[in-house]
Amino acid sequence: MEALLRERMAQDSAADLRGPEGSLDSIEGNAATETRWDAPFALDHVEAIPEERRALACDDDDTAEILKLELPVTPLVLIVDDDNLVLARLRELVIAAGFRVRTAANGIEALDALQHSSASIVVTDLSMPAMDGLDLCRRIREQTWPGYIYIVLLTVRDEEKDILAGLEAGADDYVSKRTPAAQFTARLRIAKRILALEYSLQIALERKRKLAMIDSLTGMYNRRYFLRRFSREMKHSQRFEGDVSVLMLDVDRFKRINDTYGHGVGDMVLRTLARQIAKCLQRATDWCARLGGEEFAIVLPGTKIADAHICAEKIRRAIENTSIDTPVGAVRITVSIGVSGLRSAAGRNPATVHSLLEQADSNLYASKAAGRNRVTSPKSTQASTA
Ligand code: GH3
Ligand code: MG
Ligand code: MG
Repeated sequence: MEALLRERMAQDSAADLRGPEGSLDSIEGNAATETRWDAPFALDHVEAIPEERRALACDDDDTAEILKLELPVTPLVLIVDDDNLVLARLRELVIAAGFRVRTAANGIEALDALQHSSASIVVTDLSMPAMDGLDLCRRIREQTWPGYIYIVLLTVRDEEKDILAGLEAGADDYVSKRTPAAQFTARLRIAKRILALEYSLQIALERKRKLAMIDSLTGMYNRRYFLRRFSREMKHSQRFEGDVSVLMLDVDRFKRINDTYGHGVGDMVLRTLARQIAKCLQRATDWCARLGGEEFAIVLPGTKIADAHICAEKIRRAIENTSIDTPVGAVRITVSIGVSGLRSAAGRNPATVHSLLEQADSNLYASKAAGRNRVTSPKSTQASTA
């Protein structure tokens, strides 16, 4: 097989993939040499995209623009071939075409290189010892990667049945080693275009995912996110017999703010309130959400009800003491809070999300009924006030 390739290479002096005679002299080692992991297509790397693109990804009416995003980094091409001469020639070609390169001598080395690098294009030979190109394609497709891996099979075996087997195994393209170099690099540019489109779709999806969990007025998590995460939080606490407390907070007589100063000022007050609540949360694990209207929920994982009560009091007092600047002057508000929680002792408190929220809500109602601007906890017979 390799002998055949060399023979063909010797016959042809045109600038095809085998290169002009003599160009294969500088042989490079086969060992996978690159160790960088920059996974440019992973969803978690959205924050790493350049500022101007991040702005695009957050704007509301920009789907068409997002779909034209370019890749944030030059793609890394992993060339897999058991022939050092071919590797060296391809390395030259691929670098000259403007890509970064890494090499591997067979499928096993290639899979290892993929685990430790961000290669997004794989150019692989078909016949190799240890693991051949078809197996490599299948193994790549079986696994989940941070982004799509575009595979080009590059071989002297270019009969119809070989091409079909390659595409069936998961290759995106099939190029004969007899193909002129210019056509090969043009195909790499196609790979880059497809990867850019996939990257753009990832960004668009990430944007939609964020919009679906965020309340647009306050920037806090919304009710939908609250229910999903709180349910997870509760299951975790029940499994590990830990505490989790929840505070239900409602602005007192908020309708009056709207009626007196207008809806715009009401919105401003809600935004300031959201910031104020967030500021009062000390632990990194504490979080809050706007459930709707002027009602918020605060979740305190690993916090006993007595401590949650103290936290609620702190929030209540902070809000009572805040003067909110608005175009119509300073506005003051108070809030009422209901507390509930899952106790750590196993079996003592078989609560569900629904029952915890109901209890927090009924304690909130108790705070309202007792005169507002106060906190009510399950065990406390008396609501606490300023
Ligand atoms: P209570 O102390 O019993 O909670 O009285 P309240 O006036 O706060 O309660 P009520 O439920 O009667 O009124 C809530 C008001 O909140 C009515 C509604 O217009 C207002 N509201 C709900 N969502 C928004 C919003 O996004 N922006 C503004 N400005 N007002 C909102
Ligand atoms: Mg209210
Ligand atoms: Mg309300």
